[in-house]
Amino acid sequence: MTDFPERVFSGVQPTGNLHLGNYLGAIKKFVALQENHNCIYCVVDMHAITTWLDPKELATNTREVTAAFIASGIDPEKHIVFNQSQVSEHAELAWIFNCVARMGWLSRMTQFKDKAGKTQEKASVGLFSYPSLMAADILAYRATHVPVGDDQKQHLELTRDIAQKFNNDFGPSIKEKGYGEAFFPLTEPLIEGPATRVMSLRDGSKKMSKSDPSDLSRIVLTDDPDTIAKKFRKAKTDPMPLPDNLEDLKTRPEAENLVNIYAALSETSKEAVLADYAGFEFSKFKPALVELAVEKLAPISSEMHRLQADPGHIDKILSNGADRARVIARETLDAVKDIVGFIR
Ligand code: AQP
Repeated sequence: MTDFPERVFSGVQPTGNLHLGNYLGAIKKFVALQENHNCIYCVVDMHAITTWLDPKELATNTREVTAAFIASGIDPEKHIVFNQSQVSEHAELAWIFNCVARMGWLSRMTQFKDKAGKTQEKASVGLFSYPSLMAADILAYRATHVPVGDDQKQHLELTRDIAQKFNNDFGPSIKEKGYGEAFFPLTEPLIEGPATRVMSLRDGSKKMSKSDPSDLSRIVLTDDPDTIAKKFRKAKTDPMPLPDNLEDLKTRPEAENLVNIYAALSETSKEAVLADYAGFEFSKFKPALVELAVEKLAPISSEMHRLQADPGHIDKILSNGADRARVIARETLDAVKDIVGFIR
């Protein structure tokens, strides 16, 4: 198998309401990976229009996600931060992947089924082919590792299927052009830690999500301390005190969710949280969680506000990142065109 240099890629959609799940499941991990990897972090604005989004909101949200990246500790100089639509190679590669991926593969994507619901006929074609574009986002950089939340696991498996089929279908051409056995790596998802699936604060069986109609279901990164306190205070729980073991916690989804959030924010394990809080009533545990969440989130929120007050500066970061991303993506696309047989 061909060896690929390690490279991290991931993206966040600018669809508003950036929440604690996006932060703990993705952005916080992006920050940690910068230590030892070359990282590319993308605001995936082309994914955001697969369902209707007001153009003004899209621009504001794109700057907000960029501000969240930087306020959380992503360094746009050492690594690359940009918005997807500025690098048209993503769309070009997605077309080729649309011709590699099979209808049956995409039809099995649970996210499409959830989002399109009972009105699939009315869903955009983009919503259906979204995973091909996601594969292109990743493979335009031949990224080897992708940190994501648990909900993206299936899309990552599809990315591997597309890479594998491309490598097989074009195998002889890949070899002939001097790229060895495989042109695309089989990307590894990085889905680890206690917060790979942060659940709604109103319903422990549903994931925390930007599109949940209830504001109380999620902590938004720009929430002020009073709002954070109110949302955790109103978070659904059960009447029992916290247990002293993981087995008992497993049967109590809302309690497990709050323990997971506490563990992820304090960078410890659920076991360690239970060791400290076993036997505590929620009336005691929730204030401790609020204090921790405010301590961790308030600096991010105030830095986001500061950055968003200067949209010109954010736009410069994005266009500078796009220039650097485009160089890598263009090189991939030129090779892909040669492999596929397009004359250029
Ligand atoms: N609840 C979550 N727990 C852990 N990780 C999560 N992610 C999303 N929700 C959770 C991760 O955040 C990253 C960015 O997500 P996205 O913006 O690309 O889109 P999404 O998964 O569609 O986000 P939402 O909030 O769930 O939006 P809607 O309501 O539109 O469905 C990804 O790595 C994702 O796994």
